[in-house]
Amino acid sequence: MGTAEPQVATEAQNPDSQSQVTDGFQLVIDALKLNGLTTIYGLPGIPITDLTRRAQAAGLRVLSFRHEQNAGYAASIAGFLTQKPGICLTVSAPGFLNGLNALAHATVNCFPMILISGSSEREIVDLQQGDYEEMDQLAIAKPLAKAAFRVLNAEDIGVGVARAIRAAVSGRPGGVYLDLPAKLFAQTMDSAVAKNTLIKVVDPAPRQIPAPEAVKRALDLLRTAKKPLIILGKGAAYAQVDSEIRSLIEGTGIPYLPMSMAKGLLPDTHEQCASAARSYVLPQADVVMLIGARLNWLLSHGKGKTWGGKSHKDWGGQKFIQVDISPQEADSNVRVDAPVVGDIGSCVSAFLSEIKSGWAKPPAEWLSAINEKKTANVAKMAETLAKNPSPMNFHSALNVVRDIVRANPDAMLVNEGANALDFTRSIVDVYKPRKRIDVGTWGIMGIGMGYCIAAAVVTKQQVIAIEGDSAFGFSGMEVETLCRYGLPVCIIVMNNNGIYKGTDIDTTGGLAPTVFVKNARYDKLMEAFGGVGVNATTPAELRKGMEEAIRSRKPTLINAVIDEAAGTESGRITSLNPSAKKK
Ligand SMILES: Cc1ncc(C[n+]2csc(CCOP(=O)(O)OP(=O)(O)O)c2C)c(N)n1
Ligand SMILES: [Mg+2]
Repeated sequence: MGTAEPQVATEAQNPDSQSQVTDGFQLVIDALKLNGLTTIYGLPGIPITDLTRRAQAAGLRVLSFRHEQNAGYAASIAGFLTQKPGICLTVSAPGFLNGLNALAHATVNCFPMILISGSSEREIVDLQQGDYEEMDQLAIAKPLAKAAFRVLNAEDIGVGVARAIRAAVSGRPGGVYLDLPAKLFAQTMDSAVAKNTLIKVVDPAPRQIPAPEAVKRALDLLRTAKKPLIILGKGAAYAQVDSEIRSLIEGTGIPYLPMSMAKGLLPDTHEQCASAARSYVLPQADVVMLIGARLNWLLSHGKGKTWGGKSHKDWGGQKFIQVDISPQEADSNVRVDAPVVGDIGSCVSAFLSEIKSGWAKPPAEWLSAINEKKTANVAKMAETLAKNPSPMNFHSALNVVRDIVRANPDAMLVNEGANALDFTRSIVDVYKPRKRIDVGTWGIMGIGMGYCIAAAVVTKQQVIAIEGDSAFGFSGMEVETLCRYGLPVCIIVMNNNGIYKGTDIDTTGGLAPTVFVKNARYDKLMEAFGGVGVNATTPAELRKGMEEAIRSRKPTLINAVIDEAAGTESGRITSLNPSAKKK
């Protein structure tokens, strides 16, 4: 590169006092800023404490968390919501490992994120001489990240950040690790020379136009369908081509199912939404177009009884069209007859220009059969929701949440738990794109408070979090963070005294592994930090608490007392639980 040898800063060369000299700290900040990355989700300590201070002084928004995992989840969902990599900043070894879970989560969920961790001195780490927080972080991050880089010299910070950004957002997005050893930060460089090493990334996520023959093959197949179905995945939500997707759905008249984070791409109340007839449409459909949705466990791998197969490995006989940015996705589980590889926006636009010359709506029998199922299921659900048992159950509590979300369609909905997750997904309608964020591909517990913080900061909207009491515990300490930054987050802890339910008994006389302290008051946790705590034992109390939280925009935690016998083991996925089969 022909730049000066990096030097270590000394007192005499204090970068703050000599305007012509810059240092590694400043270059990291400049590189992020140059690329519009202005929010850092992190937790200070050696060697990045000054980086957090100086980033804040330089105008970046630095959100300081109580645990790196939560900062990491925040960064990951910020990436999903903004299409820019969310930045998580941690200290070395233990801080890095705490952030790593979120990095892996970002990669698995295809969220763009960069985990930046300080690390110890390379020479000592490589000779394993026992440095402070010694760990070969790059090697550990690699298998869990889409890409991983280390920067040793200040002159390479610009390239390192640029490569991290491109890797995170191009093609199928994912988590990227950027290793910054302690020594890097204090290295100084001539400011003018340093400035020239920075890179503003041009077109970080280039469009990928699908091949015309692939588009034609897909539409030819879709035209043959008697019972077509479209499945929208979170990739379709990520793409931010909401009106095009709506035009495709409405232009073809094909019924659709949204995966959980694609809910609201079109309002869940849309007449073509088949969610209320899911168990009917999956086995019945003959041609299924997947848009940004993978045939993983969440869709029963595209086979088995869910799809009308005789046993759990049998194909149901559907033909699949798969629209995905990754050419490797097709045939992952079952045969895909028409793969369409490209970015979702370009693919949907290509479909739209082909169908504008005319498209025959699906056969009326298919549509009316679905409608019949929907009507019956919706009526059955309405009956259940109208009940007012004491203590509350998931339905009577979520009936309130459903009303409040309907009245506040711009609010962000965060959701985790088992029963608390499954019931919310099916009961609470979502009306706008990217409003529902949840446990994602892994069904991971712990995303809750990190997601709430990022959602509030990124969207500035009210956030409503529906949390199982177990799920909440994974990130509960971040209520202090919520209070510190004064974020408009209303957490509802669906408190059924345990994991799945609170009624398990240990026959040997100990405590069952799934139960918690009875009648715990999670609302007091919020009060401890100056937020609003509410204990709600009835739907009316819950409603009042939620309405007040939304009106005041104060951090609020409502302890919703739910019948401890109300849940089922593992919620809807009991069948995946090996011990449950034995029972
Ligand atoms: C990181 C992580 N650890 C453990 C689990 C296993 N797990 C699935 S759901 C769940 C908690 C369910 O209890 P709760 O959040 O109270 O929801 P409920 O069913 O009681 O409404 C747990 C521990 C997981 N999914 N992720
Ligand atoms: Mg629970």
